[in-house]
Amino acid sequence: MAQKQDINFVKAVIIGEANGKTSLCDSLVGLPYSEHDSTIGCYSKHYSLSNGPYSYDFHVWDVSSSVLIDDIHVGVMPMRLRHSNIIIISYDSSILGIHEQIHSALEFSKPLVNPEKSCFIFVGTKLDIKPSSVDNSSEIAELCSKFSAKSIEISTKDQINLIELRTIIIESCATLFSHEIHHSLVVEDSKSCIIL
Ligand SMILES: Nc1nc2c(ncn2[C@@H]2O[C@H](COP(=O)(O)OP(=O)(O)OP(=O)(O)O)[C@@H](O)[C@H]2O)c(=O)[nH]1
Ligand SMILES: [Mg+2]
Repeated sequence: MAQKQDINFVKAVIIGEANGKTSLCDSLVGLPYSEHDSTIGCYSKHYSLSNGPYSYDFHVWDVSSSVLIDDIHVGVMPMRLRHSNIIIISYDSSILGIHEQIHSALEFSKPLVNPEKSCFIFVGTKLDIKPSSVDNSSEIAELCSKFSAKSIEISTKDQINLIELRTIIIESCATLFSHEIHHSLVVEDSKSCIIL
């Protein structure tokens, strides 16, 4: 039987326009959906999770969308992304067109990411209000193929696909750390702090 392993530290960074990053970060750490003021700087929220014998210590960095437009924040972007394992790029799934929405986030992160140590996940938010006429699937598939990335559309408001997102994150971690997947994912603890 597998023995309990050391805790694996995971840094996940959420970047993108103002389209639901804080709500996404809250849902990952087990907090309920609520309205937020626009994020200033960066918050790191933390949760621990067990995957069978493996323990992961997740530090999810919720980065203000101003990093994509404000010179001061652009300057700290390398620090935000440094040593990240998972880069989540959020986009609004209810709007047609992906490239324009995530262009800046990709431009900033691409040169700073080592594909052997980290991976991209594209997360479409606000699935609950996505009109049936909006279909971004071919654009997303193209980006996933180009960046060896995974993608999912979610709603934090209506709790759609949140378990699936957590599973994608765990699968990505397991690949990075060469762990097998167990199907008893348990969130054990959560807390937060502010990073300026
Ligand atoms: N309908 C719907 N609206 C959502 C959802 N998630 C977020 N929103 C809306 O999007 C707004 C912005 O959400 P935030 O989580 O604050 O977005 P953010 O990306 O953190 O924004 P910044 O901090 O300004 O970068 C919220 O006030 C909600 O109105 C969702 O799942 N469904
Ligand atoms: Mg925010």
